Amino acid sequence: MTVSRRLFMAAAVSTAVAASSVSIPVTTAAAATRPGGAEPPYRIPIGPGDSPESVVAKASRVRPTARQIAWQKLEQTAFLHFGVNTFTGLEWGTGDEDPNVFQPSGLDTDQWARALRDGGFTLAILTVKHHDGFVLYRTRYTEHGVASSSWRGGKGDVLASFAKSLRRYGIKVGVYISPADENQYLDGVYANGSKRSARTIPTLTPDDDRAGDDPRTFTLDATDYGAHMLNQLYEVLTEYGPVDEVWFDGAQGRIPPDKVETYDWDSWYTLIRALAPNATMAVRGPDVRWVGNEGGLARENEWSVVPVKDSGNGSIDYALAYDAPDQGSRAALAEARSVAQYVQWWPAECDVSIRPGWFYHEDEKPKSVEQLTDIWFRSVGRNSVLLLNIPPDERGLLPDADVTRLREFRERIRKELPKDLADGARTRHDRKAGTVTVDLGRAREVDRVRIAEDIRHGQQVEHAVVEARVGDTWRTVTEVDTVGASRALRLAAPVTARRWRLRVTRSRGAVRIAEFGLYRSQV
Ligand code: FUL
Repeated sequence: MTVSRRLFMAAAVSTAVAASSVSIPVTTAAAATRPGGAEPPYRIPIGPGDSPESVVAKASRVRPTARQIAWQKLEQTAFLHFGVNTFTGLEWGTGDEDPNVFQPSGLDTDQWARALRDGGFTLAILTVKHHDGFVLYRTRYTEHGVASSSWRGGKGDVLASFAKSLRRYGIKVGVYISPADENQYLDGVYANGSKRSARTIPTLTPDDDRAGDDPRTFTLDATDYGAHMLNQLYEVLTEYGPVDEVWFDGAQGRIPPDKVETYDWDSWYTLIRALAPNATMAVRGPDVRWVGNEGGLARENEWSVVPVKDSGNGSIDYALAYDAPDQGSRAALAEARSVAQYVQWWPAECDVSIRPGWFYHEDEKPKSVEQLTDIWFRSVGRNSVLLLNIPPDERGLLPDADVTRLREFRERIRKELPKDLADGARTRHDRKAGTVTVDLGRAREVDRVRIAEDIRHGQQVEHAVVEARVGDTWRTVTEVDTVGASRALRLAAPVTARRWRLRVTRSRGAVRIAEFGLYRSQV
């Protein structure tokens, strides 16, 4: 289902449904915490002084940023884990690898891009640096990278090739840059105890080729390692064209947990916003949160407005445990009041690998279409964005089996949700009753339903019922406790009816329904 088609649906059925059970005091405007105080707020302060009702009222007022809205529309994004681990067979490298182990025999990033485009991916994220610290582009700041390998005589640059191919095929570029860096820990400045102080970025190296160019410079507070990250971010964000996602992982790799490097998140975020204003910062970032597992599975009820706490140097974290089954309901919001500093628009991203490992290992096989389809319904279908990893092999190609699987997966989703039977059907909105009613013209069999709120107006639905007119009565077909940007539902068995209704029975504020789609799957 394309974005433009979904927007068309929005125009067709958009309605404002009155809040049915909660009265929202519209005049209690909480302070916006965006720079400049611009409305609407993507986060609002909360605390123990808030009543359970006032936290809900604040959550209802939270809105996504334009960047978050654009990211949410991507629906399905790809991850590519590629690096020294591809050749050593490890999942977490050691940081002291011989750069010569990196020897892709036939790197073809156009093949990656074609496979991703054919699989329906709109953005892909490359592990430019994983925890081992080996970088896939020609950096000035470490010898642990492609430039030190005999591969292509030290002239190879995977990031350059990746970015060029993706753009050629209309796919957005994302970069994974691991904060944990085993090479810098063993043989560099990671956790060296240096103080945070003002640093000039880029820090020009002796014989720096940029010296005469008068590069744009920044003065930012950082430790030695923080400055190392800033210099690498600067290179990646200024020399490879526009970047749409910067992915920071929370894991430490093999670095002992007592070797603490306090990351300079505030400075890293400032530099990224300045150099790549459209880039979403995930998942140790302010724009997108990790869903809390690596199986690609969202909670049945996934809220995009969640309580968060400050976690140092301008970063945030889950206020409740990251794997808690409930992050945003009334009960969760009430519970979080004593530990959270904000309710924030922080939507979930579901990462998972098509294979058991994140990196390619010869003896592993891709997941079945059935498994991937289930993941799709439990991620994209649950108000989240799917981030599916497809690891290139030692040749530097996506394996044939995975390429075929991606195509089959896309075909399968098309068959799950083929033609929207409600498209062009007579639709009636009753704002007072909180309903959208669709007349299909004749009785039709339906076994898949897709609903969406227009998230520009926040996430409001707390309970909604899908009903079919059977004889003289409306019969409940399915019900949900959240909707958000995308809720796709599989019915236990097909239901035949001419008239269908979506009824919002409980909400936090005025609801705008952007989509009420009805489908008969062909699987
Ligand atoms: C994890 C990392 O430790 C894995 O190696 C992988 O990159 C995954 C996406 O994130 O935390």
